[in-house]
Amino acid sequence: MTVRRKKGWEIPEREATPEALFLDRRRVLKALGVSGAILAAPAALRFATDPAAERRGRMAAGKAANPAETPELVQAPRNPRYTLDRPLTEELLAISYNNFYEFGSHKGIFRAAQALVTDPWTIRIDGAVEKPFEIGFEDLLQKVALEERLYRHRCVEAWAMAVPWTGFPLKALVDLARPLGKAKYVRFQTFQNPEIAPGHREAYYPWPYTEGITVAEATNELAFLVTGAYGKTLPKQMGAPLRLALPWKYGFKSIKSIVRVSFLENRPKSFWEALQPREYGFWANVNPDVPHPRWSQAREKMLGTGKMIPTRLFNGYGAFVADLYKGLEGERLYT
Ligand SMILES: Nc1nc2c(c(=O)[nH]1)N[C@H]1C(S)=C(S)[C@@H](COP(=O)(O)O)O[C@H]1N2
Ligand SMILES: [Mo]
Repeated sequence: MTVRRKKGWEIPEREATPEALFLDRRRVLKALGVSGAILAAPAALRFATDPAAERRGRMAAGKAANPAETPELVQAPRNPRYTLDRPLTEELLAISYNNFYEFGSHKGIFRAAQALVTDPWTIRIDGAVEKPFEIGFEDLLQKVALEERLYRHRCVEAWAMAVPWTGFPLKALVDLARPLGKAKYVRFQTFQNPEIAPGHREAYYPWPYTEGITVAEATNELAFLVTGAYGKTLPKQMGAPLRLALPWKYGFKSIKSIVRVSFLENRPKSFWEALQPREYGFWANVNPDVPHPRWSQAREKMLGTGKMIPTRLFNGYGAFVADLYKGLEGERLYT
């Protein structure tokens, strides 16, 4: 993992992650891993959004990390351009309340996801590019500059969090790929291996997990390829070693554990669109005024706070992305 020096303009690390808490969590995780004991959940988990989630979070925390897997620290300068309107989500909660259907259709996939082998990891770039190629994850890291960004995340299930991601702009990968002029869409694909991922043994799902965005969206400054969280290497359950963060879209667009990036002339159909076309579509921009067929999107639960807060159009990122959708007002941006 590349370690980069702090730049002068960097906001001190502790403003994102209070140092004391940070050290404490590491100690807690380590202790849990060593003893395997079920420890009292930290405060954040006690205030989880609903009792079932709390129970799951507590269980996940109780079963927590294998200390051998404790991710190394990644120091990347914080980009001060991306600010939050809410506190960061407690790390222990963010890493133990996850969606990663490859490892199960519940929030406690933390444990199962440890089976994922992330080293070595190769990413294939293909489709409408000058020359298709494969690149190893470590080689890719040598070609980009890592930074930290504080981003909001809004799941279509109406829970939300705020996370310090480490990574690099997706545009850097698009530039490396050298797409042809006819490429209008980018499709991302997650690993597929039924031997390690129990979800892959369920034929009901249209594996592999794929997602798609336009090239214009992919080159928007907000589109971010994530390699770490909370100043550490990305935990497997969060989509190691490489996942997307598209903070203005519902969370399912932020595809995890990417192995293939394809440039296409036609709009691809994603995993969720293939599974439930009446509920999930291509754009999936966060929009409080367009309810999911089965629930309202007007408000969201901030993980760990128990608070319901109003949902914001484009998850509050309209200043960065609204221009992308000029002329598309006729389409339901949700779908
Ligand atoms: N490959 C893959 N990527 C995925 C998912 C998934 O099930 N498989 N779930 C998505 C959903 S619905 C959300 S909300 C986010 C959750 O990310 P987190 O677990 O890191 O919070 O990952 C997204 N990316
Ligand atoms: Mo989600």
